[in-house]
Amino acid sequence: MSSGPLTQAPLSDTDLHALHAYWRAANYLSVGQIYLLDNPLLREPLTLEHVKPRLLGHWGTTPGLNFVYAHLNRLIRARGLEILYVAGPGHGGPGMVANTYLEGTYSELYPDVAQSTDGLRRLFRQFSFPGGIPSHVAPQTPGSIHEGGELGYSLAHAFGAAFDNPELLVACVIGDGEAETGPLAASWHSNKFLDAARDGAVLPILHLNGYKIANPTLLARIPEPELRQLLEGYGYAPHVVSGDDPATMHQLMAATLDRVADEIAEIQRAAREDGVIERPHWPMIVLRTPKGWTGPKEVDGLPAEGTFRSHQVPLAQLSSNPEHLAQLEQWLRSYRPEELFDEDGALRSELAAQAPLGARRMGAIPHANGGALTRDLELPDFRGYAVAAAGPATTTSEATRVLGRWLRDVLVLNAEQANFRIFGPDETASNRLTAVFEATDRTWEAERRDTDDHLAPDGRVMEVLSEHLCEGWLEGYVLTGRHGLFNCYEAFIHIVDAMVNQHAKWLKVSTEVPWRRPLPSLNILLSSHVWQQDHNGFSHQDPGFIDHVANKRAEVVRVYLPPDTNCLLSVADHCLRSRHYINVIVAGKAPALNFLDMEDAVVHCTRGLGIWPWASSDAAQEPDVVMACAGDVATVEALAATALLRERLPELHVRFVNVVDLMRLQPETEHPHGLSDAGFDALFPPGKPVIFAYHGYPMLIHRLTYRRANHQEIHVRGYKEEGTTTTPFDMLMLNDMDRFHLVMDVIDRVPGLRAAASGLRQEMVDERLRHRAFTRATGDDPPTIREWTWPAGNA
Ligand SMILES: Cc1ncc(C[n+]2csc(CCOP(=O)(O)OP(=O)(O)O)c2C)c(N)n1
Ligand SMILES: [Mg+2]
Repeated sequence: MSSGPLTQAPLSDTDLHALHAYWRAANYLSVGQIYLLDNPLLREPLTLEHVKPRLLGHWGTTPGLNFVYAHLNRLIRARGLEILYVAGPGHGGPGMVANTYLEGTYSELYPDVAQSTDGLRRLFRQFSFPGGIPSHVAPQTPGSIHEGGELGYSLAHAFGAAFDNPELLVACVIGDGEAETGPLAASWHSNKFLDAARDGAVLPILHLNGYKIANPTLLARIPEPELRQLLEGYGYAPHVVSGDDPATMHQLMAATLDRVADEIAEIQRAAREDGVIERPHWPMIVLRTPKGWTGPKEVDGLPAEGTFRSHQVPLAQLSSNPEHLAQLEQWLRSYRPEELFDEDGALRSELAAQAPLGARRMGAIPHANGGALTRDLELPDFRGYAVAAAGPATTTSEATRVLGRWLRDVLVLNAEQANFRIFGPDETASNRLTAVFEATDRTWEAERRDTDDHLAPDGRVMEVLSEHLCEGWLEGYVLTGRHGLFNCYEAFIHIVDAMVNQHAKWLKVSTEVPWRRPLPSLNILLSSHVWQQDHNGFSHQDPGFIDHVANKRAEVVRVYLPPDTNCLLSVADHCLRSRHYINVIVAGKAPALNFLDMEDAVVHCTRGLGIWPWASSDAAQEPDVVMACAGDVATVEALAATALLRERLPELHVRFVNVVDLMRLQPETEHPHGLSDAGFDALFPPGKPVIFAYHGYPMLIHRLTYRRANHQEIHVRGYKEEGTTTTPFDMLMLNDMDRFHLVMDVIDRVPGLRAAASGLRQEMVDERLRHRAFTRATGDDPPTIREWTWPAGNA
């Protein structure tokens, strides 16, 4: 690595002066946004009428974010770099808005916020104001892929953005408070998954302003050598930029960024030209500045600058305390706005020249509007991977294993355009997607041994035992316009509930921002699900992620429960083509019955739900009872119960309905996939009992259908938090979702059957006891269960 001694003062006096003035301008605009309604250039004395009635925003982090922005501008101009800025402390929204305004991108996207006195007034007024813009670096903010509202995900997003973007440098400011979170702590390890030859670079900038909301931060209060060792231990080469004197700090930051850029360029040159494959020690910056730098030093006799007290609004009692108003005016005037903006309120031209041009401006970088860069995936025809399902429910296949073959070919077909990756916490093989390793490897930049299985620096399967990292990388990858799939054990996807929330919020809001283009969907495949935990037990049994996702805005979430392999192929193809959704697919990996041939599967999945005529007594007739199901295992049980009913109660008309697309159950007013009431009533006729075997927690089906005419008659079986390490059928019995219990449910619910079929009901009770005893005696389910197929005569 060629890193000579730091040039102590790379900035000429003129450059230093201009850089400092640019920073002052950004700081001025940031304070202005937090406080001012009017008098944007302080051309008259400040009065209470000029100030917002509610003071909302975060000053403390902002001068540091502005400092970094101004210096990155210089670096971009000097070297023609393409830099994406990720602001971990996204509560510093005013800073990112200020900078994109100064560089011109803001006014291009929002012409009413022009480079004029009137534009400045609007810029200030709209911030954290009803009908205006949010306080964070939200989707409305140009150049942002990261809101930073919920802290912890900045570095994972940054790496996700850098993968497969060899020319991109992602500068990621990490709050020192944010660095205390679990996801951020794991994110440092992303450097073991970044290929210097193939991927772009990430420059972490740990913003050590020393404080959070009310506390100091850990990393600011350990001795610097210990901090260095920590970061070196994560594999980085840290450079410290520390101080509070602006002139000294400008020189130091400029010199450090020059050096860091040299180091990154050399790492990339060595990897790309010399084929060096040793894991590089990427540079990073530790930026130690006072929190609320350049803000009020003291407020009400207590120190503000350089303490947690400057986190939000350091002067908050403007209306009741004239001293605060005077201090605010003094603070604003300390940036000397008259030197920064001309008569008309535009940034002076010598300062405007500090910003990069065109798409090199960080607010205009195309990667931050990933949808505009998205190329469709080339998808192999999934029909070619179909399993033969002749005679429904008689042959078996492993759904995810077959899907793996299709995904393998997705990887092959898109190898050149390098825009598809698979993410997972060490479970790609366990989830039986193993065929993908015929096309690629697992990404791995750390040591490799001969005994390892499919590890390579340029693999496209990203496995790390951190669901946070898998989710964060994938989010960064799709936010910058590429495609991916996250495969995860069903129970442990809950670890990223909160991250998925935030992504859903981003998707929802960005649909309302006219210049943002739809993104590739975030695809989550849940396998090794609640009903298939042979090796594990209760800890691995939790189907509740679906409930969580169902709370999100209907426009952005889709949940699919393909009953068999061919349906999974059809659903997966649909998801990888879709845009701007969070698609959740739940599919088993164990050998399971095939119900539909491919032609039927495509129709069924496109419809989203429907009657299976071959399983129903007589599809043309009005049913006495509807046997409904959603989920692969639930479908087998419902089908086995239906077979029993048809054999034992041949007069009973059973209609069999399978649901693939869970959101179809909602009314059309609630979800774009919702079924009309007429459509719903046609499947589930009012007054006719519905016994619904559902993969997850029963309450969700009630939630989704409560507005339906027939809701009173919908009786749901599902997982009711009974679990342990036991046989698959015992799991079903523990939760009353086994075929025998479903038959009992039908007898209990269909008028007249209780008396007429009491003998059969007792048999069902006895069957449960017998099967329970069998598992206890042998340790397995009886072959009649394990090898059950649909009785030939029925089809
Ligand atoms: C996960 C999460 N927990 C708590 C909060 C509430 N919160 C907002 S800002 C903040 C302090 C952040 O400190 P730091 O990361 O150091 O940022 P800075 O000092 O630059 O403002 C906290 C705790 C949050 N936004 N996200
Ligand atoms: Mg901090």
